[in-house]
Amino acid sequence: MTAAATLWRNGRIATCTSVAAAADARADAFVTSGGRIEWIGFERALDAPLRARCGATHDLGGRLVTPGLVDCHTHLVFAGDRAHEFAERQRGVSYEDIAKRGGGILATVRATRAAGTEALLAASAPRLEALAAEGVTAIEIKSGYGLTLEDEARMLEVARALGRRYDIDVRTTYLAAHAVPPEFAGRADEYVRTLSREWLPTLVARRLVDSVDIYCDRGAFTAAQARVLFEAARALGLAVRMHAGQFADVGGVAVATEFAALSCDHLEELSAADIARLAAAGTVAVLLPVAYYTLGQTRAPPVAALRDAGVPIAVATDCNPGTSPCVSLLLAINMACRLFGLTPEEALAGITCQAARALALDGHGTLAGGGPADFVVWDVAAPWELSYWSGLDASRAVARRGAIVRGAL
Ligand code: DI6
Ligand code: FE
Repeated sequence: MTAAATLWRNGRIATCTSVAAAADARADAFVTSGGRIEWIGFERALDAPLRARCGATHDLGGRLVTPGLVDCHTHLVFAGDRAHEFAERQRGVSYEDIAKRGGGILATVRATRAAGTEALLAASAPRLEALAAEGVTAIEIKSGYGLTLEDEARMLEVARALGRRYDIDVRTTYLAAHAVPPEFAGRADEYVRTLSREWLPTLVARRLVDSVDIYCDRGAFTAAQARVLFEAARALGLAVRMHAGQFADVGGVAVATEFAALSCDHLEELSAADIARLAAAGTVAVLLPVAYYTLGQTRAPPVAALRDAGVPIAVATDCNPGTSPCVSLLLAINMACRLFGLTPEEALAGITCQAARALALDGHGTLAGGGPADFVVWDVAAPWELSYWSGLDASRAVARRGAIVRGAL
């Protein structure tokens, strides 16, 4: 017996199977069954036997339909906030100076360590809820505010628990190499060896880690330290990614691409040689315009050169308490267009197919036969409206595995 199927018709469907397919409607209907897309195209081409199997039909009312959105870079599990640092920065103190004085990432580490696991989950849940309400169905969440084995484990467990509670696909990233914790002050190399060779295998055995990241920048970790971590990740069969070039080019991208990194993220400071390396490795450039905006940076990533080299470009919120207190992926693409010069279709691809690629989430971020039936029905008609508006609550209904889980048609 073939499974009962559902027909979704009269939509303006941006399949997002490529940047070009994020530009306009490539279909007006699709059929879901068993949580997957069984068929997608123009309804006039739907054959009679499949139509006959469709027990239910939903009219999409001519609205835009996109894949479920994918936020491929977040630090949304943390306790406390850093609004006082925002106030300090408004008085002219720099982000890097605040960090040197023990604020910054280490301030959030203190708050996160002090919070019980339930409190950490309760603090983080509204952030995930906000993203989910906007249409996010898959998300990456990093550790990096625990910086002990057990506190990193707690962060990753909370990330997994959030995914179960809200029925969101969560990919966890181990980012113990985010800052040097007080226990290892002045011993960064020893810290990197410990987190790479002792903590990582333990957390992998506990099935808490999907990929590995390092903050490789001025004032953070070096390219040589990234190599130590990535060797350990490779030995465990784990994919790697890197925060690179936010403030300075310290040679990280050369190491990341040598290890076929899934993504390099930020990239405000990026050389032509490294653009060629990203292209050759197939590494996704993840742009984080909200952090750039929050810090008032002025040198945008070299988007035109990335585009010309054929580097896949994704956009993410970077949701974190220091540089990106933001829970809107649509605001991130608005900024990616206005501050970085992305086209609206690049921006939409950047939070769908390209973001899924950065997470190695095959089939996600696109609407294609065989893929998961995760999609968003929007109260707008054209794909470019998603990056045009800011603050418009345009997501009308969100479907997971072929069933509407938020809103209604
Ligand atoms: N991602 C990060 O990990 C850092 N900046 C960024 O864009 C720092 C986050 C923080 O200040 O807590
Ligand atoms: Fe980040």
